[in-house]
Amino acid sequence: MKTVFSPLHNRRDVKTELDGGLLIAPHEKPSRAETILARVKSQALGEIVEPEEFGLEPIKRVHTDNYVEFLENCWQEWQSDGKQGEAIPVFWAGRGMRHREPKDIDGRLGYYSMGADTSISDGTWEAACASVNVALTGQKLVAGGERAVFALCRPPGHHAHADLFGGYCFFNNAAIAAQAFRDQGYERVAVLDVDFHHGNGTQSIFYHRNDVLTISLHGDPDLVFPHFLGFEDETGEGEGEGYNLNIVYPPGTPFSVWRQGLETACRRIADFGADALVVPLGVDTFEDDPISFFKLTSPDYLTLGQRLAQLGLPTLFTMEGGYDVDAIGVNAVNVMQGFEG
Ligand code: Q9C
Ligand code: ZN
Repeated sequence: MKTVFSPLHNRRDVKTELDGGLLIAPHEKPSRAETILARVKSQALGEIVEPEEFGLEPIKRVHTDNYVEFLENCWQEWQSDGKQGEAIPVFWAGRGMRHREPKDIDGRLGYYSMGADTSISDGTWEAACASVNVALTGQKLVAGGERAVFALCRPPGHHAHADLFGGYCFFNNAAIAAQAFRDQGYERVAVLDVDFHHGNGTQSIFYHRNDVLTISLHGDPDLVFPHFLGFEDETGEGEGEGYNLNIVYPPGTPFSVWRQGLETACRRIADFGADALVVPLGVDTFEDDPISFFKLTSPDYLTLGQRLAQLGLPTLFTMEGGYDVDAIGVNAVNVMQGFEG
């Protein structure tokens, strides 16, 4: 299996994540991607390809023009304003307030975000764009006949809405790739999100549509991020009714239970008649992940890959979460090796 990788991911290297009232060293750090790349090489998974440049047009099929412009200029504006640290949103439009984009950078940071866990600094824009190019290069390879491709995206994307960043995500790489499949004539695209966290951005982007089926297996949002979306009664709206599926699990969930949800998801995808599959892949479902509460083991990722392969679909994997860096390479590449059989 080919892997798409950009060294530009390193341009995202923020120093802060607001967590528990402290500015900690971020969980979402450059060594994550480098460790996965090293495992791809040591296992000789396949060719490693640098991304092509796709520009902003495919991004704007999913994200709003104003949001893209905000991300491009945010760091510059923050610095021009004389701020000393990294850009972190701290104000939001609460209930009864107006959802209206203000001029001030503190106001705009809140307007375009869902959390304060995701700092912005120099290079975030470049890395986020490179991550989209990685996903779109993978999509192009799959559309060109590759059975499956591993888009080693960083930063991740599945929490990003059309006009919101947060949860370590800026552009929704998986949604942009799914839309690219649609724009190239694939009639029905399935997105199966197996990251520990709900794929809130992807759900939101396709919530009113029946041409992209979105499914997510994740930790109960009553207990974990993203807190305000991802419940099982969210099934889609309007034309999209019945085209979103959330499967929620409690703390301590082992693979023997999680795989039942995977089975439900795979059957739904087969019924849907998908002609392409995008898999936002997080390995933060791992038993030793520092911020999550599922109990998957490293061999379980081989089984996951095997089951996905049985769908028989052209498949694009986009890398999402996974924060136990010691295990992230083995776990992510196990999915690919299980897929290849
Ligand atoms: N104390 C992804 O996996 N912050 N994002 C959690 C934990 C939100 C995870 C803070 C987690 C976002 C792509
Ligand atoms: Zn996650």
